[in-house]
Amino acid sequence: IIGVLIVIAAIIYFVSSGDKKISSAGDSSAPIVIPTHNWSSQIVMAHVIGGIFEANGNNVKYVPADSQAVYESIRIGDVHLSHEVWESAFGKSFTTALDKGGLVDWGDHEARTLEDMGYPNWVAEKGLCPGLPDWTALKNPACAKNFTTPDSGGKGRMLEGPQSWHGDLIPQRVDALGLGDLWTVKFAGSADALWAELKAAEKEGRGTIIFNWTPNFTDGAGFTFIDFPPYSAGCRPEDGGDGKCGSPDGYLKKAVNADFPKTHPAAAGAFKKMSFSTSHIGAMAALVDLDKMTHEDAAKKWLADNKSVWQAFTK
Ligand code: TMO
Repeated sequence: IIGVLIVIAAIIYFVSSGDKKISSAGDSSAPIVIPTHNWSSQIVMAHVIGGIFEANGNNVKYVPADSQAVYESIRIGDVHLSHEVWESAFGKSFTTALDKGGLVDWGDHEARTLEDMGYPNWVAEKGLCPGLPDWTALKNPACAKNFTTPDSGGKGRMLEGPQSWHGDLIPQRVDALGLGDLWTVKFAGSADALWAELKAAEKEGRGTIIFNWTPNFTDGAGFTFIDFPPYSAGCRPEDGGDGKCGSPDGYLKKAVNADFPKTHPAAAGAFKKMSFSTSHIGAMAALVDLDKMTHEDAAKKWLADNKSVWQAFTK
């Protein structure tokens, strides 16, 4: 009987340890460090990816990080990965770290991106700026005057996102296009301030132009991006150009520290396969910005609702 019990115990031991080996495939038990930034989809996706790693036996740690400096942090190994590298906002910081070494391009999401100034459709429907979305409509003083606010000095106001996203890109563009006499650019302190501005403007019946992006929760809500002169490589002042261009039809990339595939091979392999679509990412943002869930609860719900999507990444 004792012999039989030993054999059973051994079988149980091997089956369960074999299970662990399969799920984490030799990954270090050191936590995978995932950065969080200041827009909803990024924070929800951080917890979605962390949840996938945890489901496969890894440990995870979330660290709030600056969305430009994070690429240097990944390069030197303080952070393991970035899961939302938006081309327009962060392409330059990403490429700089890539060129220095220590950071690896881990592929693109299915979703393409646009990050630019735009307006809710009711602005056009009310006739507040005839000619939009063509940017030349902004040259009309009768348009600009419908976008004034108490802090805009009589000019039309555009509300840019937090300055950490693009620095002076939009004020430079406004001046480069000869719009500086009619328009002024203010910076929102947070993404939430952008959504609050949409509500306030609609209530007050005044025009509003804000910075926004896609994929986002506004994708289904009637928001139009302004057609600026097309982007071309080198057109921005930071790249030596004259600044008379809109934002690119951009990638949404992933990046990892160069050692991550060695310390956490299973997680790195799964992360390489991870690819989210426009509707996946829009839904992650909507759970927070429309449904008012916490980022953590939104991630749990997204994982529960999309098992077949994410389980394919770990096979
Ligand atoms: C980086 N962002 C999505 C806010 O444009």
